[in-house]
Amino acid sequence: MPELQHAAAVCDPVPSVVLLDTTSVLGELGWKTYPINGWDAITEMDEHNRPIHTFQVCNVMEPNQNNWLRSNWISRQAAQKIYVELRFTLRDCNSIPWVSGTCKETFNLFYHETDEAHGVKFKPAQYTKVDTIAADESFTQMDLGDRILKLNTEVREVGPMTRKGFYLAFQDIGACIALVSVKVYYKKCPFTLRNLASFPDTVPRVDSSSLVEVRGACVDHAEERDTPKLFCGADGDWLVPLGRCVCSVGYEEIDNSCAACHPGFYKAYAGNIKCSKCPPHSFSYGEGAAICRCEKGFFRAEKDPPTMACTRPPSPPRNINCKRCGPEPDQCQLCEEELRFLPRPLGLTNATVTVVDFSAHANYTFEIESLNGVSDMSSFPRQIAFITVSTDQGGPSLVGALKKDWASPNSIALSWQQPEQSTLPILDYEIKYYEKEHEQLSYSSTRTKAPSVIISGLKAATWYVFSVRTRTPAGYSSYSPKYEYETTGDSSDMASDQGQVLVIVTAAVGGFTLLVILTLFLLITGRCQWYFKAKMTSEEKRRTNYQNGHVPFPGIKTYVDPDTYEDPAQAIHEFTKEIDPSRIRIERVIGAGEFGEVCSGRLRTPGKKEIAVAIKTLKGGYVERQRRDFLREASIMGQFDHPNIIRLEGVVTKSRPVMIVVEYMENGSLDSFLRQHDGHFTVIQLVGMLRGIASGMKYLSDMGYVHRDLAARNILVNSNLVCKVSDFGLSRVLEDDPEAAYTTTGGKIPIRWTAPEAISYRKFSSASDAWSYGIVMWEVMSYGERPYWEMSNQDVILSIEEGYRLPAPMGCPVALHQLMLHCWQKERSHRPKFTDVVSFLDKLIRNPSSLLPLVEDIQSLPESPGEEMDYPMFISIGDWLDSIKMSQYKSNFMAAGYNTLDSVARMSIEDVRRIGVELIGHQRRIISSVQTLRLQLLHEQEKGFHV
Ligand code: ACK
Repeated sequence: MPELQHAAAVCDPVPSVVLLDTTSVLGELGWKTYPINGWDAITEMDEHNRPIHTFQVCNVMEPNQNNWLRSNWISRQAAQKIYVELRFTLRDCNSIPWVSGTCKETFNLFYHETDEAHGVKFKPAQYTKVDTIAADESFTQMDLGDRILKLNTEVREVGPMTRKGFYLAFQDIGACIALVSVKVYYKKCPFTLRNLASFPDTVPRVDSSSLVEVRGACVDHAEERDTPKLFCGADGDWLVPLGRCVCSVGYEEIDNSCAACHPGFYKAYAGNIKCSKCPPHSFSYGEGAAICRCEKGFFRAEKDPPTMACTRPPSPPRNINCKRCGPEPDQCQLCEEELRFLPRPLGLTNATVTVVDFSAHANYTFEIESLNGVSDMSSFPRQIAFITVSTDQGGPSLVGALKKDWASPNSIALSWQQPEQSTLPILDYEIKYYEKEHEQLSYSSTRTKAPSVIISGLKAATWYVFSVRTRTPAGYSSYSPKYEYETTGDSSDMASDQGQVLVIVTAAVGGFTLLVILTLFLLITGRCQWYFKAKMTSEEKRRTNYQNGHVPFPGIKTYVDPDTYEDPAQAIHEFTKEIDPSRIRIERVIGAGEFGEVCSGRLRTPGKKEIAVAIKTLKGGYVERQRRDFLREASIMGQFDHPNIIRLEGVVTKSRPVMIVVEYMENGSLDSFLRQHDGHFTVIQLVGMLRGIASGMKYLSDMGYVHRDLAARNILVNSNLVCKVSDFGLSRVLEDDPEAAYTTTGGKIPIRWTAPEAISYRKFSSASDAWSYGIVMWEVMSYGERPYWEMSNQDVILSIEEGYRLPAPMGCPVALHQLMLHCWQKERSHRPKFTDVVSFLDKLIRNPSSLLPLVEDIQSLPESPGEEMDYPMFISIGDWLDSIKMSQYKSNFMAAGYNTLDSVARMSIEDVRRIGVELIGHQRRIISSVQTLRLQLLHEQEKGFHV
């Protein structure tokens, strides 16, 4: 027989069930041919004496051939779709002389489904054509001479099948064919073990886009965590493993099964952990131990976990308490509520604790005592260590008594005496107040520069509790004692002074914060319980240690720099949630980050809806420093909770790859998003985006976090156009930012986005973030244009120094360019605070007609050819009062409801008096500026660009 050469590669073996294979049929095949002289069945024996069934036909000389070969009935079994693999040789017509009209080089494959296995007469019309089969390679006379036959393999899919079985038929129309073998099979997903669950043989669906969901059964000695599932794909592949089983207590995973722990080992919890050696001084005799028992004379306290060694006392720290004490030793009370202990005051296992939110004027004594759960069982003496921390730098003092000047149904005017021995200038006062009846539920606060305030928006005939504290550059004082005053009833005299003073004698708690890292390595090692006492002396002192002199707003958490943790893992543990990787499904790669790929995927949380997430991965082969830098961002992000800050879902640190999982933002980064949608949005939509970013930045600055790399590329956009600030990590961020360039003072800085003082002497602050915010505004309004275009970094620095500022992008409303210019004030204290930016943008959104005047319209006005744009000077009441040195009355204006420049421009001298400006000189100064303001606004309205 000529040698067979394979013309087509046989497909990779797939898990399949064979329904027919002519090469393995030992007896006669019994296939039918029509007409009798068409196909020939030839059976030869191979060297192992096994039959080779071949069907041949070669009527190439005669026209109008129609020769059929029909298989026996083949049972479908469980198949929905079957595959027919044909192996055949086919003669090249060109190699046969005189056959040009009659010779063909193809044949046809048909099938017919029936339920009956026998007695079906062959009727070609009942058959459905599957395909015309051609050879990839045909052979010639010469090949025959060389005894080479080129064997073709073709596979065809047939289905969906619904009857019990089917016939195959082969139609020859005048070719020279030898059908060497026919194999019929269907694919299945084979029995498998995955995640400690077994999955049975499964037949895929016909429709290749839908998967069969299969639930797995836990292997012996395993229990379900999340329902284990696999999906059977059309090609017989198992896809998308979900959920899993874990080995039960006393069993560990070995090669996809759960094996009992050996004697001397134990496993106390169900989970994918290995059996552990019994802790010191404990033992297990049998197989599959859940816990090791203590040796004689050793103990484990009732609440000690089974992982703990059995000991004689004392043992490692478990609890830490804090007490604040008065002058007498017995006047102590728990101080947990006023100080924050990171990670916690109780259950410490490391010899490190971070304490924040100290009061000013205070000496704290920390008393650390070693105790443990078995201490009671021993007669050992207890061991105590002391650490004293002073918050002393000569800071703000308490103010004098809080006096009610007058009350109305919805306002109360208060005043107080300035502190006498204040060594530092007083920046402002903060007044905290709440309804007496709702004490502890919530409180409001307001600020004023003057030692007086009018608090409005109160309820009539209601008692309120007030206290005040001062703020100096060093921080806050403690609060004054509490004073209670009542608003008048609706009909009572506004100036009545019925308020009664009640001093509530409790120690005031300052928002002033001192960050102290107490490294308690001095303390006894071993299993100790830290007992922690803080004592505040009557002679209060204070010291501040704030990042960039920031003082947080009351009620808002302070940001804690993860670098202040001696052990970075502790910061991760404190601020992030560990996610079990089986809950994460990675779907595709969406980008490349500095540390590895960024992917999109889904996160499942038991009892919650599955959510879309972005997953930042740390690529393999990292060094410890890279891992720490990578996770640093998560420790920062995990401290934030705001709709305009990218939300951290959690981290994977206990398995590989290390991942950071954050909410998914469908539209990616803002700069590329805007470039892709140039000109697509309304001005209001753009302002909405800017408002979101400003709101996120206000939150960050209130927490005392300085971003340093605020730019459109670091803002992400979701499907609802909500913008969220991302990319945290302080100096690390700058290292990673391709925009960051080295400066002469060292360090990398994204020059185009950075305020001059930060470039020249690294003075980063919320005010330098405000500068960057102005650049982001410009990027947004120009749909992602590069700030300062192709100018070099050096030219950018020089031109800013000379007073040049980016001009308004095309189509930019005057009001927005004005705000940008405000953000780019050289003097950083003149730049708007994020809270001003948010309220300014809110006003624009509420009053969209204010966005109509565009810069280009103004510049082309005939009466001001080539003139520099004369922007209104102020964007807020605060700015206006600052400019006339009357800032101390800001809260009077706000409290009385004057919160737009328009409303101020309508004020009379009586109005100014009524809001509590008592000094005649001040009244005059304000009213004369009101008149100027009125003229200026009128003038601008006439010109058509008043905002
Ligand atoms: O501009 P992009 O599409 O948005 O490409 C980058 C890429 O990953 C590398 O950083 C995208 N990306 C980052 N974080 C997220 C997220 N939370 N949601 C969606 N895309 C993200 C970013």
